[in-house]
Amino acid sequence: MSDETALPGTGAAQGFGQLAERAVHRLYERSPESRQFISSSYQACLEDMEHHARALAVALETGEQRLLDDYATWAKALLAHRGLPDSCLVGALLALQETVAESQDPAADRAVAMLQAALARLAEADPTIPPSIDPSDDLAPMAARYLELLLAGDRPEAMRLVLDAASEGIAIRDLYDRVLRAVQHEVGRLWQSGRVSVAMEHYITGVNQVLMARLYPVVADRPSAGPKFVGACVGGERHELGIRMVCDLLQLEGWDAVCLGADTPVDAIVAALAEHKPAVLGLSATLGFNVPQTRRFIEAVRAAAGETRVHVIVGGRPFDVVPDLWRRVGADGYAPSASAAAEWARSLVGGGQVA
Ligand code: B12
Repeated sequence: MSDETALPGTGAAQGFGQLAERAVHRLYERSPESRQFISSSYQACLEDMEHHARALAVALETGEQRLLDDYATWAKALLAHRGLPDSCLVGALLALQETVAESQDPAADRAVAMLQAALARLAEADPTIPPSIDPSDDLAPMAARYLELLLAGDRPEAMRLVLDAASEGIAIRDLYDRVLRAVQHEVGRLWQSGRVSVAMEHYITGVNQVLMARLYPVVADRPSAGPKFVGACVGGERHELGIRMVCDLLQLEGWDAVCLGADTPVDAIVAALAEHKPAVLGLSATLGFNVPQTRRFIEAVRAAAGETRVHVIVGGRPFDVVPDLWRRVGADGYAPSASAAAEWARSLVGGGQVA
């Protein structure tokens, strides 16, 4: 087991994989009947427990209770919509807590306290997931129609709707943030509530990517004599639409934006910085699991840059959940959306901070 998977402060030998395995055994010993609720197979149960242990490790490493609370609340909603009782998640987290408490790890007390706090929070958490298309938004009817067409499998009509809106003058910024993004988030909600399949989620994401590519000529048409921006998802992060939108909107603002896309190894980012010498690097992480990775990437980038200053901005779901998290990973800024990122970048240039 690599150091990356070890619970921080737990000593080299104990990784979360081993911890999870012991927690699953404890759970099974205590209540063999729980197997039927937890999952149909030992392997799936172990995988779930590994996720719980990993979420704990992230909370410990970042010192951020809210990341663990968010994970537990998300898991509660996921299970609730699959008809599984709360006791299933609570039982698993208690087994993990007991396993951690028995370990000789110096961080054990802190980990137990974090799990206790998450369990308390979980008891109150509402598993309802609010809709992602805001009905008060002027573009909500269009987003809802677009989604409806996609769910019906009518890709040509769905694409026509958005492309017509673009040619009628609705700004790409608004189509991105208020239609495509809203629809992506809504699809995530429908998947989490068991109402659409993984296949449908993939299909809709694919159509959105094709649409972005169809809109790209408008983006690429803009002269890009401005400062350079390099955007990437950190290693292991496959959610790439967010950083692509950020890069596109910056390009529209006159920046010269280079998008490296999903799951970019740190060495590739360092090499891209040497090649492009950007004023700003944007790093995206959607999964809470990738927050420690983001911090490591920023450290590596800063170490490689030496005296040369590169501004680092971050974004993605965990940074929305914990609004001051960007400081903890060593970034210079954060933005909750592509248009907010463009605004942040504009203020950087306007403030004369970028040559
Ligand atoms: C599509 C999708 C996928 C696709 C991604 C395909 C692709 N090519 O990108 C695939 C199938 C790969 C995928 C896989 C997984 N997914 Co997924 N996925 C989604 C979904 C439905 C949409 C994501 C998306 O496209 N959003 C649209 C973009 C435009 O919005 P955005 O990411 O919020 O980005 C905006 C801002 O955050 C900000 N921003 C983002 N990055 C940056 C960077 C900078 C520098 C700045 C300034 C701003 C910024 O600006 C962006 C534009 O406005 C979400 C639902 C959701 N609520 O996000 C789930 C979701 C993120 N996925 C989830 C999960 C669990 C997974 C998996 C673990 C599932 C599994 N069991 O395999 C894997 C993990 C894969 C991995 N290692 O990354 C969960 C995460 C839950 C959690 N608590 O973290 C979600 C929330 C679904 C859910 N409701 O449960 N997924």
